[in-house]
Formats: sequence, structure tokens, C-alpha cells
Amino acid sequence: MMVTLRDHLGGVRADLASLILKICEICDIISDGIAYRMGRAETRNIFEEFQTTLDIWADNLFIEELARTGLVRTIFSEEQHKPVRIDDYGVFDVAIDPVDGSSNLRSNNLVASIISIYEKRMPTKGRDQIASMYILYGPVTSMVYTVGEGVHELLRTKEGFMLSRENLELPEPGELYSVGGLRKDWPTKIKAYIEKLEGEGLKLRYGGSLVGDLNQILHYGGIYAYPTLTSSPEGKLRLIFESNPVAYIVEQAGGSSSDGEKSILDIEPEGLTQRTPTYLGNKRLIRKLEKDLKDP
Ligand code: AFP
Repeated sequence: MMVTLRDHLGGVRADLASLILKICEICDIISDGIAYRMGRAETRNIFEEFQTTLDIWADNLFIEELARTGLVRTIFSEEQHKPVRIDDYGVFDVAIDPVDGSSNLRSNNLVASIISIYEKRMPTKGRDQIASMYILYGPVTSMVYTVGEGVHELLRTKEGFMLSRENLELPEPGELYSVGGLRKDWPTKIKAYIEKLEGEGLKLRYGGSLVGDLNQILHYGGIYAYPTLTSSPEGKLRLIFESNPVAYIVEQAGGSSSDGEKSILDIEPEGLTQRTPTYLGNKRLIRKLEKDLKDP
């Protein structure tokens, strides 16, 4: 029997379920709109990167539609220079990366929407998220979410999002590794660690789209890393918009997240543009990495 997203959210508190359903409606529209908006815009985002027309359109759509729900207090968007205050009587703060990986559009590589939901006022630790999700615009548009009780995957069909896998767990022992940044910029300990993984037979899979790469780790096991680099000690990924939401999903799927020393979810954010080295994957692999980085 097919299980709809609405059915699957049956046990979730009503206001949160209704917000998640709304987010999926927005992503449904985005999924259909990508092909018409693949060009570069002349504007830049909060990280001073050039935006695509898709980034701007999807961002406006999220803000307009979330504002209508009456549930959202403030939206923190990777595409906005300041938090967007919506409704002081709202219940949730929401962080969005409307289209992550949009520099991949030119080659029709994967892109995704990433969303974090907080009841506490942001910015606060990733541990305070009450839900996080990503919508991956792949061969099939899929949605992976957690409300703190496991990780579930739904696939977009003509009849809406339908459950495909419940309680996803990172398979052991893990088959893949996916690492960003130039190898020449990886610190010696990271290089040595990756060589050990290669020695163990883990296969390289890297596409340059966080969600696309991470989603493979979720399904095959292994490790995703955008490490500290000699040229950029904090790596590339943005704590609030990228690392926190996926770290919550990975931990809920029985894996671990780390900034090299501790869980990503325990980092106290110092600002919206904060970046962090990001390591996500099977517990054994992350513990080994933390140990290798600590050893003299
Ligand atoms: P864009 O949104 O600018 O394409 O950046 C995407 C991203 O933050 C993340 O999705 C990828 O994992 C990472 O960049 C890829 O970075 P590299 O291009 O350095 O591999």
C-alpha cells in the first residue's frame, strides 16, 4: 500500500507536520521550474557568490509561501543578507538553502533544497533543530527528513510524495568516500586518512553537490568530508545552511557528524556566514578520523 507524506506525518505534532507539507509543496513547484531557470544572475548571495536565476526565484517562492502559513517567525536564507522577519506570533524559525549546488546546473548535475526547522530562536546550536530535511532534484525528486525519530525517504510521484524507505540507517561497513577541496590543500593527516580508506577498498564518489554526495553515503555507507584545507581552515560548507541540517539527518540514521573534534550539532554559531570543516558518515569511520586528527 502506498503511504503518502501526510499519512507518514500522522504522528507528528500538527503545526510541524503542516509546515513540512508546505515545504514539500514549494519543492514540488521548484522541481518543475528548474529547467526554465538555469542561467546566471548578476546578483550575489550572503557569501558573495554569484546567484543563478533559480536561486533567486526559489528563494522568493520559499519566503512568500512560508509567510502565508502563519507558522514561521523568521526565515534565515542563504540567499538573503539579513534574516527575514515574518510573524512574531509564528512558532518556528526556519533556515533554508533554497537551491544548494546551483553552480552544478550548467552540467545538469544534482541540486537540492535544504531546510532546518527550530522552535528555539535562531541562531542556536544544530542540536536544537526539531526537524531537518532535504529535497534532492535527481532522476527522481526525493525527500529525506527527520523529526528526531529516525530518517525517512519519500519519492515524488504524480500523486505526491510517497514513502519509499522508513528508518534509513547507514549501511555497515560503508562502501564510499566523498571528499571536497583540492587534494593538494588537504592537511597531511587528512591525506593519510583518505589513503587508508582507499586501502580498505572504499570507492571514491564525488559530484560537488552536498546533498547528492551525502545521499549516496546514506544509502551505501562510508564518509562524506569537506575538510579543513590549508588554504581555508574552516573548509567550505556553511554551518547553518548546510552542515547542521545534514548532520542531524546523519546522526538520526545511526551515523556521526564531526568538525574534527566534536559533533557538528554542538557548535555554537557565531554568525550566519560561519563555515565549518564537515565530516559525516559511519560512526566507526568518524571516530577513527577524530583519533587520527588528534594523534601527534
Ligand atoms: P554552490 O551552491 O555554490 O554550487 O555550492 C555547493 C556546495 O556548497 C556544496 O553543495 C558542495 O558540496 C560544495 O559546494 C562543493 O564544493 P567544490 O566545488 O569545492 O567541490
